[in-house]
Amino acid sequence: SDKIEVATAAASGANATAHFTSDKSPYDAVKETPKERVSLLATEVLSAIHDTIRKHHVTYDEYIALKAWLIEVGEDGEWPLFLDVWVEHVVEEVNTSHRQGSKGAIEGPYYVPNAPERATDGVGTIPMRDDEGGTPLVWTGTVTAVDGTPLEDAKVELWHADDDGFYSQFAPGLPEWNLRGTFSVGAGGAFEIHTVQPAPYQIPTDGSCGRLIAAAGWHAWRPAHLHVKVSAPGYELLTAQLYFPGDPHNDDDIAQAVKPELLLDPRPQPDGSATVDYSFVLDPV
Ligand code: MBD
Ligand code: FE
Repeated sequence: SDKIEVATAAASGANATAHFTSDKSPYDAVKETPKERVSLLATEVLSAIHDTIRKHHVTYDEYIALKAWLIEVGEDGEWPLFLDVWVEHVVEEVNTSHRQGSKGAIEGPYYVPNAPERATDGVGTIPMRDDEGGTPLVWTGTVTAVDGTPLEDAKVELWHADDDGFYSQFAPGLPEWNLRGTFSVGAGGAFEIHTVQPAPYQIPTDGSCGRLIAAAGWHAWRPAHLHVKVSAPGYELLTAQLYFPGDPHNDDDIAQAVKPELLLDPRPQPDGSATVDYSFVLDPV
């Protein structure tokens, strides 16, 4: 479709950089890191690179290609995409391994805070266009604590791609908050969210990340997924992604962010929609 041609790396990758630098105050974290820690991590990362160069006898041509490519990643604005696809899953793993509650997954480059509240008594519909594509999905669940307490002041923030695999605020031509909403839960921590099933996501092929994928002969796909942040005062923020059974990329996600616990079990309905139950369990802070 036309939209596939206009969703260039310049539109999505560069927007991810703009969002990151405006939303996340990245330089605060840098200032707080002690010298000893920076030195330890930088020394070990550089040693790992040195070891790879020695082990595989990296040539000057390869070194120059690396330099040129790294410069392009910055020029394309694709550092958020690169890091979230190939690095974040391990950061997520080591920082959530202590949890007893629900499994999480990486945030990825396309979260936007403060999506509009859409729920009344826990029930609501995500903002969508009149002709929004994709199987309608009615998702019910609860938010509870690991000890079973219902968390009635919990919020579920949901964001996902559309039926063409595009995210609002990162691909052009979509309403600002399309397929992004905040759902405050109702009695018993229960929610019922109406949305549509997203399409699989392809890393933009026309930017530096796409050029790495092509040069290495990899594929560029993430399976279809819903992104959530589930929060409640006094509990650890849960960032997760939920996946659909049968997606060809559930087993080889380019971002390595699929876990068996994150697979949904949708039930097709006679009217062409699907219903799904999936609940969240939060760990206390
Ligand atoms: C996505 O939609 C995504 O979730 C991640 C992690 C990386 C790239 C695109
Ligand atoms: Fe995503």
